Amino acid sequence: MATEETLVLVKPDGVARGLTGQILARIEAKGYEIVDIRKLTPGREVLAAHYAEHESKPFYEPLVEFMSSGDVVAVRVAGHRVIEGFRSLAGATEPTTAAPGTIRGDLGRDWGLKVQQNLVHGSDSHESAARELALWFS
Ligand code: IDP
Ligand code: MG
Repeated sequence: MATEETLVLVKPDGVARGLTGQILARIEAKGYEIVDIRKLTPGREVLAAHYAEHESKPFYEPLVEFMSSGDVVAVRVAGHRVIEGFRSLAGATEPTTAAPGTIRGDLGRDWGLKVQQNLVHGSDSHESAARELALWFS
């Protein structure tokens, strides 16, 4: 059986705060497999493709600015139902109200900026995962 895969990004706030190891440890402790990993500062082009669905949103420019502000760690993660499972580990978008026990709930906070700095990205569907993995690991 083909194993499901998802794209996880440790965002620039997570890398800068030295939380990459803790985030990867949570993924491994859950039982998922880290298949591939790379650290890079993404350019506008990859971010525009990655966040195309948000282009018209008020936080789009701050989001692209934030995501290109430093290194991110892109991770290919595998496991049965990992797409849904990592979204659950990550927690809700807003770190203030993300449930304790989640990455965003335990490690994130609101810094009063135009974009929520919430430590991680995780693909939200099979279609997004396929598209995003091709984008970040081509
Ligand atoms: P997700 O990362 O939980 O899937 P999305 O709605 O896909 O959330 O938004 C992408 C990213 O844009 C979020 O992770 C967050 O960094 C930022 N963002 C989303 N909604 C807002 C908002 O209402 N204000 C500020 N930033 C936001
Ligand atoms: Mg999303």
